[in-house]
Amino acid sequence: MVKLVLVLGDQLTDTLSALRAADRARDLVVMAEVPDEASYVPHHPKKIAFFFAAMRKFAARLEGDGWRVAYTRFNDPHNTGSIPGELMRRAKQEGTSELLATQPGEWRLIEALDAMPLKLETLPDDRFFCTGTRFADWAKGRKTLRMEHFYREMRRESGFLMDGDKPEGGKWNFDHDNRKPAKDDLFRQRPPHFEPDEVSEEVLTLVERHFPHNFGDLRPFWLATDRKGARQALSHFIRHALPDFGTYQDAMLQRDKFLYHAVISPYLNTGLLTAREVCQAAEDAYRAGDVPINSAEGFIRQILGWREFIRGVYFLEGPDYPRRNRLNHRRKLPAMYWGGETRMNCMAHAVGQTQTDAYAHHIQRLMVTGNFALLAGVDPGQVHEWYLSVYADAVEWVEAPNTVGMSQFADGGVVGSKPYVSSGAYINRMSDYCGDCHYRVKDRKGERACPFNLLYWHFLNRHRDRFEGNPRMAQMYRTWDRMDECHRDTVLAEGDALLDRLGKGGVV
Ligand code: FAD
Ligand code: DLZ
Ligand code: SF4
Repeated sequence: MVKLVLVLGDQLTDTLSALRAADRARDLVVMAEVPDEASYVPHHPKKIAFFFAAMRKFAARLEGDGWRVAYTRFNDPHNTGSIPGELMRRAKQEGTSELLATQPGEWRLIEALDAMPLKLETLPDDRFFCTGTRFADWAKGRKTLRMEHFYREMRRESGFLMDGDKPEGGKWNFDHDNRKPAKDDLFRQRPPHFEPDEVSEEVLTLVERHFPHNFGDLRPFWLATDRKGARQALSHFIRHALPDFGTYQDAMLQRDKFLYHAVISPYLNTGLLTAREVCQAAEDAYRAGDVPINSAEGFIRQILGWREFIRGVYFLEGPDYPRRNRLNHRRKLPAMYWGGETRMNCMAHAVGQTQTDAYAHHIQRLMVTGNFALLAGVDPGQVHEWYLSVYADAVEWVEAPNTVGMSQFADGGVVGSKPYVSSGAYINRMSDYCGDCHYRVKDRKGERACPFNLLYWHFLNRHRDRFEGNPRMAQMYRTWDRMDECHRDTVLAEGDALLDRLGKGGVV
């Protein structure tokens, strides 16, 4: 019997397990642009266009390789609107009830496929280094899950940056060398921009017509939408940015959105690039003497360590994970996240480039937009929905543990051992934002005090019961307790007033 072979928008890899298991001469690949996927959160228009264009080109490539592909376009009058709907329609057309799928990267779709009246065979997604079972074995019996321990096992198992059974360069982690602020440099290379071709242009017109009100600029559209472009972006990064990636990983600059970052997460997460080839390219550059160890290790750790760890957590913790709210935060996400007015220069820049490019790098996501939402006590569900919407690389398995876990501590400490909170001092050290800000980063109270300074202590004070006993936070509480009581009262009262203003929709 013919089998339907489902290929989702983030499964655009020709070695996908479902394709490997299928019979090219007999089976039918099903791909579909559907309103359910395109609007379950208000995705950034660039993200929708990126997924649709990449899907169309991947389908054409499969057809060129001899596959039969049933591809549903978004505005096809027969489009049923959902992945299960399209599968049932194709099953009826083909007179089949058999479905082959690689495990979707989201619980929502796993559950939807399980509920279908088709004979479903789900295969593991072996584009990742670590399977769900392997992660569960590693996690079993551990009181806490720490990325660093997991990462070392992944290094040993994969053989990346190993010198026999020892880590290359004598250390597992070179993060200590990776904390430098960056300076403006007109000659720093930017990631390559890809002119939309005919296929992409058609998709851009479609997105313009159907998603006119979604937050974010569709044009100029510069992402690669096929494997060739994604490979070019990777080579460009390895050659021009990787050598300095480690040293300036945490830096932020007003006039440079990308610095030395790879800007390859959309390509990795859709499957246009594989994690293995990306790590291999970084290791090769190191072995050739083109890249120092702190950068090669720092970069490989992001992929082999963080990316795999995050995925393991998502599937280990179960479908309720994105809805967790251990700190019981209830505030509505402020309008500034959707482009509303703000006097905070760091927020304006992080949100501004999110709006124009559907991209912000890790430290902007974690220590600016994430830090502010956490300090202000925003509902983590709303924060999760925002991150899932606005970035071209956002798919739930990677977005949710980063947001709900790492950034908002709403999982109570599964991903991180303490909340990532900081006052303005951190942002001032790592960026050039503060010099041009309405607020004064050195002011700890008063009209112009940096909101991060006020809310940092407000957060620690209101969550004292939970965090005081955390050895990694004890020093912060000692510092707070040593402050003059009158000063503390003022800081808390001004923090209250700021939150009140935020709650009433006022500009902060
Ligand atoms: P680089 O800084 O150049 O890093 C190289 C690669 O390492 C990335 O492409 C990515 O694949 C991987 N990587 C780095 N950090 C992480 C991490 N913490 N988790 C998983 N992979 C990582 N990443 C996503 O891919 N999708 C998301 O939806 C997403 N949401 C995030 C939400 C929050 C609140 C935070 C704090 C982080 C999030 N990240 C997400 C992780 C990280 O910010 C992005 O992977 C990174 O910014 C992508 O840009 P880049 O390719 O230039 O990365
Ligand atoms: C992100 C996205 C969008 C915008 N649209 C589609 C789509 O129309 N069809 C599809 O198969 N996939 C799409 N995707 C990616 C899916 O949402 C992704 O495959 C699931 O979230 C599982 O990770
Ligand atoms: Fe951000 Fe505060 Fe610096 Fe302004 S002063 S840019 S609000 S950290």
